[in-house]
Amino acid sequence: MSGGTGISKEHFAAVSRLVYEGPDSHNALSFRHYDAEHCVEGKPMRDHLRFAACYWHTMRNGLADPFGAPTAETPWDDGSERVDNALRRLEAFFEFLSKCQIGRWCFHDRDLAPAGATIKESERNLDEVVRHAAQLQKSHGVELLWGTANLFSHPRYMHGAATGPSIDSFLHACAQVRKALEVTRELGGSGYVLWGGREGYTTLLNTDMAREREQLARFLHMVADHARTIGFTGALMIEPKPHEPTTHQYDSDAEATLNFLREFGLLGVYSLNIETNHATLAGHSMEQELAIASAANALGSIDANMGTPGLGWDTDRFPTDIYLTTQVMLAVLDRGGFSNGGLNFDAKRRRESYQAADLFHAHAAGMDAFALGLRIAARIRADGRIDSFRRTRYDSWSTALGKKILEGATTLAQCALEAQKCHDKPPSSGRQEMLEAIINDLIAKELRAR
Ligand code: XUL
Ligand code: CO
Repeated sequence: MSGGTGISKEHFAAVSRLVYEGPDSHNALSFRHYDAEHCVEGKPMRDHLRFAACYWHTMRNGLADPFGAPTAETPWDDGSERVDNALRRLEAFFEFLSKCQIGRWCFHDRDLAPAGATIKESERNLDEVVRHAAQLQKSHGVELLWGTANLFSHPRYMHGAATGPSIDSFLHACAQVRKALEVTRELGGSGYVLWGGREGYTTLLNTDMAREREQLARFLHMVADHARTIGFTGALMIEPKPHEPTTHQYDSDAEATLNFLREFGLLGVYSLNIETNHATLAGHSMEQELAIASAANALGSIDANMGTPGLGWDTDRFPTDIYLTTQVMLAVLDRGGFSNGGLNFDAKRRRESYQAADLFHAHAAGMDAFALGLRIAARIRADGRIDSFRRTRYDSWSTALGKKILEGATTLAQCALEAQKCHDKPPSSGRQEMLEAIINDLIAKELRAR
């Protein structure tokens, strides 16, 4: 392995590259459904799914929980906050990506490189690690899906970053995002994400919400302006989440975020990075969040994970639920696929899955579940029953009157007159159970065909 550490070491020597072995394979470190080259709807699976691994969970999450110490085995990491350790960690990560057939990655600035005593020193550290990342991207044929800045871990952000009551946190956030955006551009990132982990409130007793929302909007405008200035052409995205660690985040779900963007003239400038566990924490299904984002032409990318029903926090489990991955891929195919986005496994192993091999098991499980979801979604689309039912349900709107109403060419009084001509036809049935059975039928057919 080439690179800045001068060390050429295999960090996952016990694992060889995972390959597609087909549905009958009992080799847990292989793919049963993800066949990168296999074409679905005329496009290789790899290009449909655009898998990415995230640096924060994969390399920086020791698997501690609020009651217990870290358990993850990370022999490549000496635990220090030194740049040489950061470089070695990066080499282990790229080896992992290659062996797992994952072509993209995502990072926060502070996951990658240690913070220094000053902003300049932090930037120097980041530059050194990013130089190495650029080489590794090239030698491993890996691309950056998106970068971001960690505006939530440092104590200076305890009251918020852009939304903090002190201008200092706002200014620090500007410094961090300016740099993170620039290195994302240097690494050819196809997107940049803002997750406002502390951009919300803990108690309204000490919070001026109107002011904080305006601060956030100003910040987002400046970020977008800077992206334009430096020639960053990727997607700028906001990642909604309702709460945790705050009581309430200002970008609490897709609808609230779209409303915020619209209110402050940012619609069309930012799109959304939708995460499953954030959707469910908000009390919504992932399907709904994706539908809302798609309807506003604002579906940018997806953080692929899932929650634990009954546990009211962000458990970030690997997405292994085939019904969920089918719904996600149906939404992605229906909107014509990803452009700048992809499926980023913002997911962590359970604390008990602590061995290095579990990184591979976990990602392979998620990749196979999504590959199966893609195959099923394509089958649902080819079958056409669901789509045709949904379309014909609105048939009465295809009439001349329906068109006139939608074009804004009618008044309420005219519509009231038209109502007298309706002969109270019985409404059509929603047939929800029939539709759900069709989905099950098609899942069963796909599983039989595998
Ligand atoms: C937090 C979360 C973040 C963002 C990036 O819940 O999802 O990791 O994806 O800051
Ligand atoms: Co996320």
